[in-house]
Amino acid sequence: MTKFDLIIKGGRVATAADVFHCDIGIKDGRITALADNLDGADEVIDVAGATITPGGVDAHCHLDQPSMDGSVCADDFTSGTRSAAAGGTTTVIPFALQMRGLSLKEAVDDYHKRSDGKALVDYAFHLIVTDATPQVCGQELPALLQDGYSSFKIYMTYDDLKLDDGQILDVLAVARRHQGMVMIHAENSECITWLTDKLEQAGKLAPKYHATSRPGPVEREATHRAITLAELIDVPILIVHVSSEQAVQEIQRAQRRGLKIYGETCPQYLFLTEDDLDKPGFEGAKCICSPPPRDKENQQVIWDGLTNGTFQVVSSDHAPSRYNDPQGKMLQGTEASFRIVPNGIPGIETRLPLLFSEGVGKGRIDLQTFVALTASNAAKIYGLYPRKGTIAVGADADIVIWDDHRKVTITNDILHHNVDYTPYEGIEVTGWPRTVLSRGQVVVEDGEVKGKAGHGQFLPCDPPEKAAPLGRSVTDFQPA
Ligand code: DUC
Ligand code: ZN
Ligand code: ZN
Repeated sequence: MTKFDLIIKGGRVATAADVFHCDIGIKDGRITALADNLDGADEVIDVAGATITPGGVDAHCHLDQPSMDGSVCADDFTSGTRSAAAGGTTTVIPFALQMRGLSLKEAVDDYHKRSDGKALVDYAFHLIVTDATPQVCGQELPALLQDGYSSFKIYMTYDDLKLDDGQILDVLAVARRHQGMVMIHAENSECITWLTDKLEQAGKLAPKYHATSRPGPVEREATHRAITLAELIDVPILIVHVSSEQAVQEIQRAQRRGLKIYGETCPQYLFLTEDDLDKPGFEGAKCICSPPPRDKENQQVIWDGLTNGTFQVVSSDHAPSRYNDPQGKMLQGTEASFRIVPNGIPGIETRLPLLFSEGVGKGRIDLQTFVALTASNAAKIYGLYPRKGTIAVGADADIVIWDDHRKVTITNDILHHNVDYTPYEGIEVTGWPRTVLSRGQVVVEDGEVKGKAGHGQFLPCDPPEKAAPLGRSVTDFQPA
């Protein structure tokens, strides 16, 4: 029997802490050695100095999620994880959504049916709590937390999803008692409804008015309130998909005060602006997501947040609706109000290449920060570390070997999702995942997907508390 199943030779290996040169020995799906001059393997991949990073952990994506408006989530677990793998992501955490009036347990059982045997890479579930009844908060959530569902998202907007402040406090109290991580979608629902009504009354229905209906202060108020509620309960929270300077300021203020507030942002807030909602005809609908992309100044604040400690996580918020489709963006035709266009954009495959090229390649972030933001921190926050999110002896051999200098123009036809567009059409990036391993299996080889549906396994998550502590926070940058 050989010592290793596979050796990856001669890589420049990056973790959230260091960049070093070594070989990687893999046995039975795990990393078993990191050293120079390893030998004794059935197979060797010589990478000749290529950059190697841990497989990405996409901690916020929507796959085969039921909707209440008649639209259809374009990606199921097979197409979504195929696209994830092609873009270097080897762990995804989508959402088991509780429909109001139904139990959370039913949502989880249904989501297992939707994912069993279908994924190409490993996956865990977040829960979405929309009905915070005494039964849910008293029995179901604690039991599910115990069983490896350690994080749940709650909404402060969307009529069929949102919780009021009292319900949010109820959920936060469960998280504190049973060590859960609460992810909060922070936008003020009443303000959005009021602004949307006024815009519609004035005949302003086009996609660009989506951004007008959800300006920065709407996000600031809800972010401030979410932090206040978390402070009352004294429990960490994570604010998802942060888009604006106003929300960043609230998060930084809380972090400086020593509160455990984590922040997540997404490529759409780094690469798109509200001008993308103002494309000719109905095209702007392709970029309707919430919160909306903002202006260049806000974009810069979000970039700065990647290095000043505001953000721990960059996720895709892949929420795929097809464009030219009556079950997608054109649900009610092209003259419909922005209010009824399904929210969300695709991005599970482009997340890593965009950030690698425009972040690391352009010197905005270093490679360690790239790894922390795209893999390690999410694995830590959601209780998957160190099995996922790092390159270390004992970790799963989830690995990306980069084609560092390959220039790729992003077009929808090179992507593997089931969506008929990408909002990043035409952007040229340098660097693309060449080979991707999931638990030691080659799932992408020379850019071609080789993985098979059913390889991906469900991952129960530890409580966040058991995971290793995070790296720096904005408080590290305060004068002593
Ligand atoms: N916003 C969300 O909150 N979820 C999915 C898509 C979106 O744009
Ligand atoms: Zn959201
Ligand atoms: Zn989302």
